[in-house]
Amino acid sequence: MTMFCNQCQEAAKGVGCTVFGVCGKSPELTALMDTFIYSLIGLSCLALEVKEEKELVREVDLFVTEGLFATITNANFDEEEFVTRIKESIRLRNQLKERLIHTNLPILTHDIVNFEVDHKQSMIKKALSVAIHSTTENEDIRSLRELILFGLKGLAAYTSHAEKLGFTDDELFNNLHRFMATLIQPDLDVSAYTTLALELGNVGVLAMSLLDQANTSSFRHPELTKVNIGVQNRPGILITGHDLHDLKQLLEQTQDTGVDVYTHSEMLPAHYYPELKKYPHLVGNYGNAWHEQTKEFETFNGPIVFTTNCLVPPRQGCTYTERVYTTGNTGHPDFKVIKTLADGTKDFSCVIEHALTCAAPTPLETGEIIGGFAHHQVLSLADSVVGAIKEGAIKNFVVMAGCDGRHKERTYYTDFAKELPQDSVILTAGCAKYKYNKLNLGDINGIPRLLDAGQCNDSYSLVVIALKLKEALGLEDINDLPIAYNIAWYEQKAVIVLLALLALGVKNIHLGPTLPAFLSPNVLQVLVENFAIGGISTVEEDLNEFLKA
Ligand code: SF4
Ligand code: SF3
Repeated sequence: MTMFCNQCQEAAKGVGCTVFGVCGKSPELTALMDTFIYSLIGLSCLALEVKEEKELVREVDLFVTEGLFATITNANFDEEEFVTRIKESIRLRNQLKERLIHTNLPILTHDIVNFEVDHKQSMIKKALSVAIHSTTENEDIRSLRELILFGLKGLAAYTSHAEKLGFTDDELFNNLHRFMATLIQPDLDVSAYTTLALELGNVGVLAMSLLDQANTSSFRHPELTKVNIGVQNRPGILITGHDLHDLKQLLEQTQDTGVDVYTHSEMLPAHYYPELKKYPHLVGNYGNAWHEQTKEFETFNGPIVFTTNCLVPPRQGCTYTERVYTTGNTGHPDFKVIKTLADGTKDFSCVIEHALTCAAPTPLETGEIIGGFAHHQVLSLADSVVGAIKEGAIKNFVVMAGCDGRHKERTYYTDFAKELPQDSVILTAGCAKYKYNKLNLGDINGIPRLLDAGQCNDSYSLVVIALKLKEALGLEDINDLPIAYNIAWYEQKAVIVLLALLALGVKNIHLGPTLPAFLSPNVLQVLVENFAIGGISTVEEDLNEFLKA
């Protein structure tokens, strides 16, 4: 069986995975995801029609949102989970069709809302005739549909996180369905899809701002924090992914149990939030970015909880498999699942019991890292920052947000951070930071040269900071700021962040370590002409270009 997937930066040969996913995704799983996405597009089409009649379909809003999130790179490797979700999608679809039975809509005769697949093999077979990649002949239309679909996956992730904290926005859900429905529209041409992709960026800004509101209302504004990277001598639970709501529940349930909680990878910024850092048993961050997990989970010794991507399938012979638990949209057939209860909460008692039977973590390193420079904290330092810019102590900022990855070529980002002149400040968010957050980059008049705003989910903070600086410096255009964008990408949340930046008019973004495989030469040309998007070359050449700009 062959497959095709090109959604992440690791797409084989810079084109797409065709035999087996570099990430570990099998052809069967890829096919199940393709059929699932097809069913979700159908659901979105029906949801839009039902909403036309001013009726609410919140269950479908959430099902599509969570479904897209589950197909993000490195979130879920459990084929049976997708079999179950495809069946549920068809059940919801039939319910919506019932509600539209009195109408005469053309969509009601389309295969996308009528196909039947009742067992795994038929679901896998169906993918052959429905996957966007194999059914869209024109390569530019295909490229733009993929750009929109992958952006929607990132949008869904942000929307889901906000919803978990009780923040929803009908406009967001309506847009999610609207953009999903465009993916099967035969009458849209390259120009219409290009406009749509940029419009999706505006929706991305909306989602990121809602998530910022959700996080800061629930956990207060991130603040300058030193995070311990060593270990204590009690048993620990390691929590990874991006879901702060899960972490909060785990912290509450582990109080006074004799178990410590450590963060891994993208959960590091949890330490910056007052309402999370107040728990004394949230003791530190263990390890590095997601791709180091196969090594670091071995030495952690205690249970590990995945709340979102990036999950690396366990290698043969690894010793930690029986210690891993997944929640939410993450999954792997070898890992245990923490279910969401009817009231939306999660019961981590089995993880806590498990932890109590384990040894304390083996130390990996000692020391501290500093972070918490989301917009509120940076703006409270605005006077010193603007002063440092005006007197020339800070010559420029480089946004180095995004994702980390396992390929050797990504040492470019470490080298770039090391080679930046002493009067440059790095603004970061996302797991990309692990390439340079343990270097001693020093400070400028007390302002650290590495300002970490948080997770990739907090990229919005960097936008707020840029807009406030523009105002403080009396500039007309965001591109007149002394800010360069050298962004590392890996999965689909970076795609919505990119579209959001383009929608805000940011130009001259460099994207690496390679450009997305799903951008056709013509689509890339449009991005180059309108936004001067580019790839990366050598550290030296890029530094020259960024610093003269
Ligand atoms: Fe390949 Fe990335 Fe798709 Fe995995 S998610 S199959 S690595 S393109
Ligand atoms: Fe990282 Fe997966 Fe994207 Fe959240 S954890 S930035 S790659």
